[in-house]
Amino acid sequence: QGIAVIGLGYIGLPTCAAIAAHRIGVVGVDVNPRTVDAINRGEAPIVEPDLDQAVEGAVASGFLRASTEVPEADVFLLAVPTPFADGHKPDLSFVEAATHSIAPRLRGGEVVILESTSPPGTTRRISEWLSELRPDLTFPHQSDTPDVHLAHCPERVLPGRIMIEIVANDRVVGGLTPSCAEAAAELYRVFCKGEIVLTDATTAEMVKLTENAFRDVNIAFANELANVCGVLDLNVWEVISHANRHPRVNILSPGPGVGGHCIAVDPWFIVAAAPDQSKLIQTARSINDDRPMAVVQNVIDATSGLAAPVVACLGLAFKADIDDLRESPARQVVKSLAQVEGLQVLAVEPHVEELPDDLAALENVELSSAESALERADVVVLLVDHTSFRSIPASALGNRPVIDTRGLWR
Ligand code: SAJ
Repeated sequence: QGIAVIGLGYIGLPTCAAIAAHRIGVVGVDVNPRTVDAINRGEAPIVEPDLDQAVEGAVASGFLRASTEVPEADVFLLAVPTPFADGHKPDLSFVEAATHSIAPRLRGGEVVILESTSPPGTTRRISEWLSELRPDLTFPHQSDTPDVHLAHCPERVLPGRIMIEIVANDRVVGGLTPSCAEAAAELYRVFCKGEIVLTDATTAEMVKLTENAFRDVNIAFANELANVCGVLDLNVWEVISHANRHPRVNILSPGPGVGGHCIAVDPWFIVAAAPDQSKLIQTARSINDDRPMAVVQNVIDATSGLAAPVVACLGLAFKADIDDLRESPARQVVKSLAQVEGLQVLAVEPHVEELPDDLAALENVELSSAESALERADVVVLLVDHTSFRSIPASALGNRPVIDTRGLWR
């Protein structure tokens, strides 16, 4: 029957393409009919290097098709969002909806794999939900020899390098029983060149959260150093670069905050699971969340004395060389600056053709080319270290105040 992937976003669609490339039939399922139609035309509805080509080839070969309906399948792979709700509590509604959508298709003998980053215990909850929906079948929390196998294999690909990392990275496969892990690993052996490591489901859930919390805490350390060096009037980039010459020191880069849909979200799942034991993780979150407003304050200080300051903001994406503006600290900085009376923002983002709606609605924000913004601005703020900004010569920056939040021009 083949494989059904539920959720055709940044993880589901590349996974479909990677499986189809091995001439295995995949049906990608999404609730959005426009996503489904685009894929069936051979187009990738999201921007990611090499994804377009992979989807076009997979559809043309007949091994990938998309649908809004869940088909019968041997393997169901769930790749739906797991955001947080109010109070930073995990929101499992998409996982629950995906579970409901596959339940009627089960006949016994299938493998269900959760790839979405999830709080500890989620895979087991899926097993419980399924057993309520399908009392005629047995599931792994009920039996060591269940009718349906269930495992968690967290995605760990880096946006911008997804098509490379989806094949190259090691994978952690956590089963609700050892045979569940083994059954799920079979799928990854088809398209992964990295090692497949087997464990239990809750460990796999915690492994994924640990990876992103580790990165968040390390970025917070760099951001805290930037705050400290600001007070001491030291160049944080120089401090970090010299410290990193120590053989056991490897500090990350400070920036205007942590964006994206993972690193700023996943640590909260650990906090929700063990609030009293996760003080460092919570502090890191607040250090990183406070960064955009610190940048805004620096800009306001730099414009003091100017009646109608014009500020060039270079970059809107959540990180370098991508077009993804969602959950971006740069966008947050622009939005807050636009609240300052009399201040005009020239937003430069070479990877988009128009401003997102919330910024387009603001009268004092306009999308500008880098050249024009540098001609007109009183203050220049670099928010994203896009490669194209690297070559801006010092002469184009001139003598006006420059706030380089990424250390690109250090
Ligand atoms: N950032 C800094 N300083 C740094 C590194 C990053 O300020 O030194 C900022 C970036 O500018 C960005 C944010 O952090 O705003 C996150 O960027 P990122 O490149 O660290 O990570 P993501 O969100 O693109 O992808 C992460 C990856 N996780 C890890 O590296 C541990 C990826 O492997 C995961 O698959 C992904 O989260 C996910 O989906 O969970």
